[in-house]
Amino acid sequence: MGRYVNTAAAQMGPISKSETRRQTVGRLIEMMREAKGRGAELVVFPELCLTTFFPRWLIEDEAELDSFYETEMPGPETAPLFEEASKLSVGFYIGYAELIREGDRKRRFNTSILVDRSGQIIGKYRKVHLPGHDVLQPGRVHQHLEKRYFEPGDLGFRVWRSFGGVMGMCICNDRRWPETYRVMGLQGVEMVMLGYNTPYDHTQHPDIDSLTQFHNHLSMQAGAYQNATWVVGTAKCGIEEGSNMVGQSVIVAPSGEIVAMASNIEDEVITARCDLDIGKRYRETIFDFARHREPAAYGLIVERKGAVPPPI
Ligand code: CDT
Repeated sequence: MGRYVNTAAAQMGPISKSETRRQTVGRLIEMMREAKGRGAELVVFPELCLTTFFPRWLIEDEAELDSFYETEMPGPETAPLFEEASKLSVGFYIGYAELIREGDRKRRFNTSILVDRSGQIIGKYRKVHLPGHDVLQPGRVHQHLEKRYFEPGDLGFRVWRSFGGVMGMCICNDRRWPETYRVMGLQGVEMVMLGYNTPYDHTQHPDIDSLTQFHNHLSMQAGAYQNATWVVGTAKCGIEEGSNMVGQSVIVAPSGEIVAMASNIEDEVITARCDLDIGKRYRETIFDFARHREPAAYGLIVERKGAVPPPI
């Protein structure tokens, strides 16, 4: 008898600049209903999934920039999603741009929240690894101005005991960094949820960009296996305002195997019956951190950082 979480990844096709929040939230609700119909109790939506991926443009008008952010969650336009979640008894992860005011200062984060089956927010994460640049890069067809529009997250990589297990969150570029998973792995994470927006031309180096799909899955499969955790990665994808973005949303088991994958580049729900006890099997054997990790030895290496290694 396992510990099952029926989980859905609700991939989104493009969101145009002109699409209203109401329309977008309507798409999310539609997918939440489909996920529920297929037995899901938890739905993972993409990164920044209430608007188009606005960091692709240099936006100098502050009011225009602010229009892409949420100042409250739920707000009037997002409340129907929370109400539907509670009605259906389905929890969810969702990514959005967060704007807070501290005195006269505006602070901006690329944020995700975890909402339980009663529609209550139980966890918040702010993206730590912000890719791209903070000034316009001439010659790029699409900018990637996340460093301009967001501060690095200040909440760390926490985990939450919910859905019968230990749940963690990260966002998009975080999935490429081993630290992301390991910090949660050391806290016993059993499922890492993440959303992403990954343009095929993200590095501007054709040899790297041609491996975009491979690197997308490689990062999540390695993170899952090396930390004995489920990983649910949900894309916003397709050709959005001229930018071609990778799909292939996946649910990855602690074995590193992909157990469900999207096959379209539009709105699509995939599901898996995730047994959290599978992770336990790995944590008690090959990845028994307490028995096999050697933090003291890692410390020796860290101390030598920057120094010329001695000859062997
Ligand atoms: N949204 C996001 O983090 N995307 C990055 C690609 C852009 S790098 C300029 C990613 O790692 O998928």
